[in-house]
Amino acid sequence: MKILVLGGDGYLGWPTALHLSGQGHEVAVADNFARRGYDNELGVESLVPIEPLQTRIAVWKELTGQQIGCYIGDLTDAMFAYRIITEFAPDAVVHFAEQRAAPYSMIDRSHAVYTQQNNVIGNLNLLFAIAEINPEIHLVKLGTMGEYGTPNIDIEEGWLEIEHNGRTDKMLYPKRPGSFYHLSKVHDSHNIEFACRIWNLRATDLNQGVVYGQQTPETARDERLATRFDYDAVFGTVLNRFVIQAVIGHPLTVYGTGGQTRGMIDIRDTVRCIQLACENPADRGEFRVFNQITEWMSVQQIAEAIKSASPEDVHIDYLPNPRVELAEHYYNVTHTKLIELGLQPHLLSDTLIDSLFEITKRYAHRVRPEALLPTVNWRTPTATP
Ligand code: NAD
Ligand code: USQ
Repeated sequence: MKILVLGGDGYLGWPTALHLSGQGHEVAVADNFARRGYDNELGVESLVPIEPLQTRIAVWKELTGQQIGCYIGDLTDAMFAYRIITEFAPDAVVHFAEQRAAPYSMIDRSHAVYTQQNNVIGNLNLLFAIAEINPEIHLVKLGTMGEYGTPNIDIEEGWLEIEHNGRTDKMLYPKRPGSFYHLSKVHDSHNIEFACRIWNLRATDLNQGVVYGQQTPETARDERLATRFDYDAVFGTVLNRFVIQAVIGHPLTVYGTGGQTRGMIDIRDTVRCIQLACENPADRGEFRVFNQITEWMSVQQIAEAIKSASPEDVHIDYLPNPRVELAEHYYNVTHTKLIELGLQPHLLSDTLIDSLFEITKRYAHRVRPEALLPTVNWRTPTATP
């Protein structure tokens, strides 16, 4: 298949492009390097050094003979969106290209507006480009488990059968997200469902949980193929941050009591899920939703798992929670559709945490410790950190 990976320079987009290419698909990536720009703005860098996109592509060609196409541009520029769909003529488009940090979207007005403009308009441009140029294209869109929030009922895969006053219907599952970033994903999901309904497009919305890990079999082939690994309080995600904190002897930063529970997934399963979604497309007119997680854990359980895996003594700090989220809540998620397609999950208990510690140790000298503590507060917007 011809697969276009939008956001192909990012943490997940790059390993996905390699995985799809390694599986024999013809792949092109597109990116505007916004993510590298946020690093410059925040004064941090990926813990693991990353090569320029063009170098990574050349290394992959050198090792495998496979050429990955490359488009540099911004999805919010409609002409760019139309050009890449026309020129590459993909069968499937995997859309990772959004601002993805909840704290970044909560810094202040301009970061909230930027996040929603970038994400919602980029996605809309893409929907129009697909509808006008080739509505057969399957859109595989990265959503997030955070779209649902933490309701006091079971979370289904995108849709809910409802009975009300004696009548029944199948509705989009109600959403109650916890940041302007997560809200942008809800807006995207609604726009995609609408486009499937009115234009007969085909789409899979992957409501993914928090990703952990840094290597896939493809990125591990050469250090110049490494993907990014973020540790700062804005872009670093919980499990990756805890590993890095454990390695440099910093207390693990549990927000609040650590009773909040989140769906999790290993980066090796992320790339496989994308492959499965692309190779088993949605039908025309179908808005399909998969919950892309393999297990769920409370933040306290994650901290305990990292503490017990660490060869060094690890201290856990309970910080006042800078976010507004439920401290303790019900959490039960249906996530069977990707398993039915063939996903064989890597669980945290049998995962290679040791190798994550190993990679982290190699680059620990690159950590800026002051970037580890949260500065963005949900209740009071602050100036740019
Ligand atoms: P990332 O920031 O590392 O990668 C996103 C890439 O998209 C970056 O390279 C960025 O430069 C590019 N991009 C952003 N806006 C763009 C635009 N307007 N035009 C072109 N390129 C643009 O993020 P990631 O961690 O790889 O996440 C990828 C996707 O997966 C995101 O949509 C995110 O919401 C979703 N997701 C991530 C996680 C996670 O834990 N990392 C979990 C669930 C869902
Ligand atoms: N947390 C801590 N300590 C930390 C960092 C986080 O206790 O040092 C807590 C947060 O309060 C939150 C949970 O850990 O309850 C998860 O936070 P996170 O920063 O790891 O993840 P989140 O902000 O939800 O965002 C990440 C990705 C985002 C993706 C989302 C999936 O950045 O792109 O959409 O995970 S989900 O959480 O399922 O919505």
